Amino acid sequence: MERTTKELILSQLLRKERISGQELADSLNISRTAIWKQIDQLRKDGYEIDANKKTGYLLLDDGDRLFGANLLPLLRTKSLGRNVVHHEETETTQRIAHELAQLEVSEGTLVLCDHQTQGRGQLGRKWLEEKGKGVAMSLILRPDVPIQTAGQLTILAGIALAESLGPLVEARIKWPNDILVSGKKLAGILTEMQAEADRIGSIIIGIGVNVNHGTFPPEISSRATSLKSLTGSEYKRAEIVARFLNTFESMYTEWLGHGFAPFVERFLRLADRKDELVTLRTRERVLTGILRGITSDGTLLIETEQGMEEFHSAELVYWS
Ligand code: BT5
Repeated sequence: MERTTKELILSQLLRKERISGQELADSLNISRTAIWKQIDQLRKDGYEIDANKKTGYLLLDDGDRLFGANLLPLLRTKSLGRNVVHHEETETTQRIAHELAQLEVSEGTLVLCDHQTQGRGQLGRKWLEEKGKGVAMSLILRPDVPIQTAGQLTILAGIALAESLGPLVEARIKWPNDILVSGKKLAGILTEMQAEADRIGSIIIGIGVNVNHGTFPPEISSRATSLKSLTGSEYKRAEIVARFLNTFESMYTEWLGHGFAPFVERFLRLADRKDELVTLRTRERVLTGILRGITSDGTLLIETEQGMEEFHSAELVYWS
């Protein structure tokens, strides 16, 4: 892909060393005035750049962009997130991850974008984003496990996300894929699979986290929350991504070796509305019962008038 002059200047500035206008102009073969115009544009994009007539330009703040260069120093992982594909703006990171998965990129490849314009939820629903405020990421995994266990990764990712945000907020999991704080949605997870016959080709875990949002669109304002609204502080989005990956990697390895059973207790500690009366919607019916927990393969356990029932795919109804 051809990189624009602005991107080329940015990649030089991201080295975080001061560089003179003349050096930049020479390396890109354009005038110093053209460089100045692009610097002005970058500042409008949110980058804080110091300009000194004698010594040149220095990037002071990256505007909280989700470049691999900002994430890598925070990672303690072996493979997850080590290969980052960053987009300034894209419709959905899921689509890009699906395309990359077809190209056989390495396991752990992470797609990040600063602004996702048509984020996807489950069942054709939408995930709404505000430019530069949230995390939208898609992680490509290639586990060699039976196809029916793939759904467990949603719960595993939920535990990792809730635990990794634990020092900041008291996060709960609404089975199977929502992260809530004080009953409002902070993050959502969408797991999609590419399968060949009865083999998993790849699994793409898409995660959206509300980080620095102050307000939300009216259709979700009563049910959504952000880390900023909850704590009063702003967070670097790369830090939130790193927290998740650093927690998730060892869990994923354990899951590959020992399955889901070791995680049931961890889930129960985080489960929202445990032992409370809930409403559940399945494809066939809507029912009420007491949420008792999950089985050793991640299936939901609800105590109804008929006794203990197991639900593999269903949705807890919190909002009308
Ligand atoms: C989800 O679906 O919660 C999964 C969201 C996954 C989003 C990530 S972002 C990176 C990757 N790329 C994508 O395109 N998607 C993934 P679901 O359980 O169906 O919830 C969707 C519902 O949550 C919507 O119908 C709204 O009611 C609500 N919602 C939408 N945006 C929200 C937000 N920012 N915060 C809280 N709730 C939201």
